[in-house]
Amino acid sequence: MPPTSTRTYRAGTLKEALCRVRRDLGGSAVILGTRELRRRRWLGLGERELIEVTAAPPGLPADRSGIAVSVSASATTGRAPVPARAGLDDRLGRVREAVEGLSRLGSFEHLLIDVPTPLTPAYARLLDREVPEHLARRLVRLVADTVEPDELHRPEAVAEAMRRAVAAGLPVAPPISGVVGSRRVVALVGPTGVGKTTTVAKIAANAKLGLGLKVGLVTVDTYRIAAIEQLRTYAEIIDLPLAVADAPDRMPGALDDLGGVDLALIDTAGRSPRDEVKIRELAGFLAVARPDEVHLVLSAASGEASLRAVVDRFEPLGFNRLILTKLDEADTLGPLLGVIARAGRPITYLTTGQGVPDDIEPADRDRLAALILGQEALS
Ligand SMILES: Nc1nc2c(ncn2[C@@H]2O[C@H](COP(=O)(O)OP(=O)(O)OP(=O)(O)O)[C@@H](O)[C@H]2O)c(=O)[nH]1
Ligand SMILES: [Mg+2]
Repeated sequence: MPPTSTRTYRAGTLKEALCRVRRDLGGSAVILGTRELRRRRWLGLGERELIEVTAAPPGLPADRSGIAVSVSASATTGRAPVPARAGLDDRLGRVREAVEGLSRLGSFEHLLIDVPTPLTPAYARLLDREVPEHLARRLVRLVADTVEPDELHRPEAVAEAMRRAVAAGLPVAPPISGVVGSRRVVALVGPTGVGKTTTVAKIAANAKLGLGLKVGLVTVDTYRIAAIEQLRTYAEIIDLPLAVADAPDRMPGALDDLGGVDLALIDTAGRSPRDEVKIRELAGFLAVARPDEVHLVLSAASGEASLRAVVDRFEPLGFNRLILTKLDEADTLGPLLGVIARAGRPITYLTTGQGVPDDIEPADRDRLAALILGQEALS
């Protein structure tokens, strides 16, 4: 017999909990609330995070929703589902006050439900785009705080607020520039094959042709003849000086060999995030070059776990900017939100294809937010 009342499901992840809901109550089950719980581990060793989902079978009358469900909904939003009975209303009011009181003391904050019911579809869309769960919860909370209650049911208002919430959390910095007559040194670092050399060529062409700067290229990729040839080809097409530094102590000479440039772009060999020795070796080159900016190049087409590892392992290179490449190849950009938050450094460029010099744009937080949310397409 199908269940006839609301039920709660606890699991390590939201996905797991929702799977159980679907299995028990079917695909049209109504999600009444979700909340995060922390449980002491066995023998008190640390804490474990649990997600609790409260769900009802489709078509369950509103007045049968249990008090626990309604407490959850009211606790975060102050907007409980309209109860059908006055008695229930009173009880809800009392519980709401109690929970709010506790949360003011800070001790029950983690028990509060995170996803107000009208925002459940928006929350599901974030998860669908693979935005990490904890960020998705934070975003819907922000949206709930900024959108008027009667607007929460208007998808356009929610979409607009969501874009603003995402954009507000995206750090961006202006594109690479230079001042005529003083040399600015900028290095690009990152894993193999993410588009460093192609991006150097795009930036160089735009700086020379668009900004009228004198630009020079330095490569420290001496492992592969093909790598030097690749950069040399771009240098010839764009008509730029190119110098090779095959050891850290050659770096100052290589920079000087470029002549009086306004902008020196250093292209580096791709490093595996697992290869600590090579990363340290590259740090040696950069220590001598003393670049004004070090951009970590991340491919949006990589998975979240590997991008996080890249951010952590490239830390010794002291990068202070991010470039996101291959946006055109990524299935979804949601995982980038977690990576950008972890890196905590501003984004300068987005690259959107193989074409040099056109497939690059300065990072714009509204545009990137819209792309991440699927509200805008690359054109
Ligand atoms: N689809 C797409 N391809 C890109 C983009 N940027 C670069 N590529 C391609 O990615 C491949 C590798 O680009 P490279 O610039 O050689 O990458 P790299 O980081 O310099 O590689 P290593 O020097 O070997 O570490 C090339 O085929 C580029 O055309 C982009 O934004 N989108
Ligand atoms: Mg390269």
